[in-house]
Amino acid sequence: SDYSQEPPRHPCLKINSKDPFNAEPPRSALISSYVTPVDFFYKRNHGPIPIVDDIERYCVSISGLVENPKELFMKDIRMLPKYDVAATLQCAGNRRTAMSETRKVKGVGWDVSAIGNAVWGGAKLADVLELVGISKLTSTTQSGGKHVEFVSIDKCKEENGGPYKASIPLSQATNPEADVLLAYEMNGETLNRDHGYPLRVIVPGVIGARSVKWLDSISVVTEECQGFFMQKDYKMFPPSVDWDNINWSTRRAQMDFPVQSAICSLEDVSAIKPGKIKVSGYAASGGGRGIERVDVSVDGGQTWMEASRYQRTGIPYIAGDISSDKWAWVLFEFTVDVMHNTEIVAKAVDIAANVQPEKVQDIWNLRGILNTSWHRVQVRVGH
Ligand code: MTE
Ligand code: MO
Repeated sequence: SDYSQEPPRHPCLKINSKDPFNAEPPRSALISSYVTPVDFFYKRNHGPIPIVDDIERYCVSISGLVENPKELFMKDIRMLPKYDVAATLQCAGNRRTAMSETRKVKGVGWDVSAIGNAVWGGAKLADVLELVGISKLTSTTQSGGKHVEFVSIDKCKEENGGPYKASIPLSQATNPEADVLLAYEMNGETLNRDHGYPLRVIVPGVIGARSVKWLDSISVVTEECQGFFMQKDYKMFPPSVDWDNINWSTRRAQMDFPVQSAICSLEDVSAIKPGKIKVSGYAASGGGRGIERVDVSVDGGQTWMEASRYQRTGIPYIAGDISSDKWAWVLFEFTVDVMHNTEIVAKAVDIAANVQPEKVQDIWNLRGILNTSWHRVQVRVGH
């Protein structure tokens, strides 16, 4: 593979793998703003970044089980109503490094920053699919189409040099409320090469793996996408399954991400002075489920206190409130006096009362995905 034409990247990023480029921002940079600046947004790739230099000729084909297959140029997509959706993208591998500590897992290592919150601008997939004759809120087409497959123009070794691909159910693709986008902007700027220029899919509330970058084609199909990343990766297995007894076909492709939170104002081990410290971080849940609560403990999880939560400004966040961004993370903050060495812990609860699991061992899985165990950091107090 040719990695000689990669785009420039911010030097603050921590590189977890160079070719393909996988990198995340430092914890403190991640929570310095509600909307993650593009430079600080994690980058997760499976091959070289494709180059699209003739934007006039770039088009997306829409075919498969549709009445009027079409090729859409950027101007056709820009003609549709534009939506700006604040949505958090999280890699299923976020916090994978910590899952390897008890028992080794396979995959690129990540700290807690394989997540970011951006305002994605683009057309709704539901509007795009209307152009090929599929009405809103369709779950099966007359010809039996039930899934929408997205194929990229990149090349990855897991697909034997073929493109990255994924699919979502047609019911989600045609539901305007699901806010699935074909995005050409990120935080008000033209999408950059790392994040999918000129056009990518954004599937809010779902693991990042389904938000296909550098979109080449869309097809309406009967079966879920049979690609590597849907069938042989990004599936959650129980701790009893290892590489010698795995049967991929027994599990569903992971879609929604579970409730998650992490402390970002402190490293795994931080030296501090006795006195007040700020414990802050992010919390998010999948499927549009808001965050009901974030609990913080300063005694290793024996007693808990509730952190304050906010999105855009200092206005307290209330899940489900019309002024809140339903697909976006919330930041939390809690100030506490710490006089002795201790362990600080965070766990979030979503509006369906789902809670993060206590121990990583209980959710250990061979691919190291969805580590949502209580996030723990150690503080060492120097006098
Ligand atoms: N799309 C393509 N074409 N190729 C990829 O490697 N990686 C996926 C997804 N879409 C990927 C892709 C994964 S696993 C994640 S987590 C997100 O893109 C990361 O998006 P980002 O790099 O914009 O943060
Ligand atoms: Mo990912």
